[in-house]
Amino acid sequence: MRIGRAAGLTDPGRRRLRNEDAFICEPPLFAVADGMGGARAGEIAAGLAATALGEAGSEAQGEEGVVALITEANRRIWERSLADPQTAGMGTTVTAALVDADTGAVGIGHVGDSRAYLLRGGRLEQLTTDHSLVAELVQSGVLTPEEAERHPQRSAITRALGTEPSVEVDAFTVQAEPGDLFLLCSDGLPTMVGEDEMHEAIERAGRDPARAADALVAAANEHGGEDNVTVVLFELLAAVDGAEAVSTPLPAPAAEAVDPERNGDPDGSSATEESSASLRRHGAGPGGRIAALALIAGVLVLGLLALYLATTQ
Ligand SMILES: [Mn+2]
Repeated sequence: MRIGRAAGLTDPGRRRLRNEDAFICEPPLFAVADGMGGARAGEIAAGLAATALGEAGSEAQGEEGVVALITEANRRIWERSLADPQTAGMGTTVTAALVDADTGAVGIGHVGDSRAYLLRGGRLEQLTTDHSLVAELVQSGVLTPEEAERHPQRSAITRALGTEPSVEVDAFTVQAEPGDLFLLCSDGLPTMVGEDEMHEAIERAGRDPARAADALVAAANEHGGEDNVTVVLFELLAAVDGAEAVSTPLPAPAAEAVDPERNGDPDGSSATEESSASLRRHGAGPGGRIAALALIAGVLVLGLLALYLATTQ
């Protein structure tokens, strides 16, 4: 598996003067934070969360990695709020995804009411459960989901990052499939735009993360834009494992020979179809093209690394 296109976008909306949301779109890490607190405290809290997550480097892995990152962000916001009375009580939501491209495991952690969704096949599914008053009332059967959407207290959250010395992070792992599109968003999106309309906007954008981000933010603003709105989208694709396979001839007879043995094994046959489809896609181009692209990418990475080292010294 590999991470394909990714995009993030934040917008103050139509009613708020400031934008207290923040996001990270730095593959393999993606996150959305929605700050709260008086003066500029919400902005500071969300910014601290994004910075703390962004500094993680590549050591963090999987679900535990996400929890460690969020826990560290909590510590920083809490300590800052103790040191700076103007920011006392500030906090932020956070929803973060850390992708392990090798295994296709997507670790997701969250605190508050920023959400993660997954578009797989033809279905958009909400992955996270809000830590909010209305979500708890829906869970206990007091409110219907429809009532919760219009509830005046719908933005009251029951868990936040940075408001206490420690925080309980909800975390889980999604085993990604090729073609999966993940969406992280602040509550400014789902409070303005229904799930069906979100899904339609992404489809109309051809599932292109950058175009979908524009369309989702535009939809939130068309519906009133009552809150800051932030979206991060990223796709997961099948690994370009054709590198070795491309240099060898297309094993079409082998695929046929496999069929009788695997009769009645849908997994086996679909895997065969998938790999031969992948071979067809890349088979026409010489293996040299992929090698050249890899070389260019390698040179770019080295250049960026040199630049980074030069600027940090
Ligand atoms: Mn919000």
